[in-house]
Amino acid sequence: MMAITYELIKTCKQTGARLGKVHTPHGSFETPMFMPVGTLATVKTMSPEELERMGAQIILSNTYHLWLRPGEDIIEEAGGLHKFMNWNGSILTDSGGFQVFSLSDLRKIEEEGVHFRNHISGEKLFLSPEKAMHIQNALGPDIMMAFDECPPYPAEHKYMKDSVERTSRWAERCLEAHKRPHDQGLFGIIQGGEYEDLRRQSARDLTSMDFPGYAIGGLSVGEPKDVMNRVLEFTTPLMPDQKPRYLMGVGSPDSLIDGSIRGIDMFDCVLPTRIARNGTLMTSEGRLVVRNAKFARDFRPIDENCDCHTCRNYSRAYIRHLVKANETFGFRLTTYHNLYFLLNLMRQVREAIREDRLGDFREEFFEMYGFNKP
Ligand code: PRF
Ligand code: ZN
Repeated sequence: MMAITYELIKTCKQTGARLGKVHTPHGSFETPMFMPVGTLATVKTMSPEELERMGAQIILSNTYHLWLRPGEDIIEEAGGLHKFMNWNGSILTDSGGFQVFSLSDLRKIEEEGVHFRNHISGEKLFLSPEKAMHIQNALGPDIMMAFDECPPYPAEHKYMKDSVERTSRWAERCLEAHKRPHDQGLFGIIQGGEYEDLRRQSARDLTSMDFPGYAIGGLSVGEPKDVMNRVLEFTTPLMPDQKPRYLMGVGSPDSLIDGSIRGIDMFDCVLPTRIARNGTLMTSEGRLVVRNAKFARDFRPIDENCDCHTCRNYSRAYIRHLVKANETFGFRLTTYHNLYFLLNLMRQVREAIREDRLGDFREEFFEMYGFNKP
């Protein structure tokens, strides 16, 4: 039995984007799909009931953070992450590879793994492919990620080549150490930065190992949008058609559309939840900064084209007041709207693929959102 299977429903005749379904031990989700981020076993400010109501089908959590607190042993003892946090949909956990590189200092990369310091206590820690698999097997997500290195942008070709080769060796060790392939799918991560030859090498190495899904890592690390799009254009054709493709850490509305057009099925990003907590909202007409004085007496909803719980019941003026007063309820309302907005955007993307008009949808959306403005 394979824990994760992918069903390709159709490709958009206008763009080549894929409409599909991923089947997991905790139900199926439709693709292309956006995964809300729940780093510490909670999507900040949202209850699982709210996530379900807004249409979330899969959420992401983090090996690194849950390992540091409360510890994977406690979550295992609770019966796994789903039971621990009361979320019955699918869960994907990132491996900790990226978090070690983005959150900790004083790290030292060796063949065996990475030495670094706890970003909270300063304590010395070590993470390796075997350890990342052990922790994720204890947490029990439906999808777990291989332990990789995500080099900074820009990185020199020589550094990137060594890194890609090490990430391939680590991927082999991950497959070897994974104890629950029957009910947890392990995804491989293709690295290689902006270099076509290295993306090819990484894709060849990883696809020769039999992972049930593949991710593209090392993007959205500071490179221009056109570099990301070009890398996707030469990388997705190297990935198997019959398996899901996940673009890690990408979640701006334009990138979700442009990634889907280049054959990506899954996305995640802290962007919608993070900006919600400082009062920035994604709307059909672009970003709205609700703290702005001009909304003090604006009793319209955040987005007049949105039918989410926040927009059906609360005004810009009220939400502005709550956010400025640091009231928790304000952050709950803005988070709910932003996540609903992206989940609804992906619903529209899937509908457009079904009807072979994702290219037209992109034009209309970019025009409305303001991406076409100089
Ligand atoms: N590797 C892992 N997680 C990630 C990334 C990566 O390259 C990225 C890159 N944007 C986000 N999250 N393991
Ligand atoms: Zn809304």
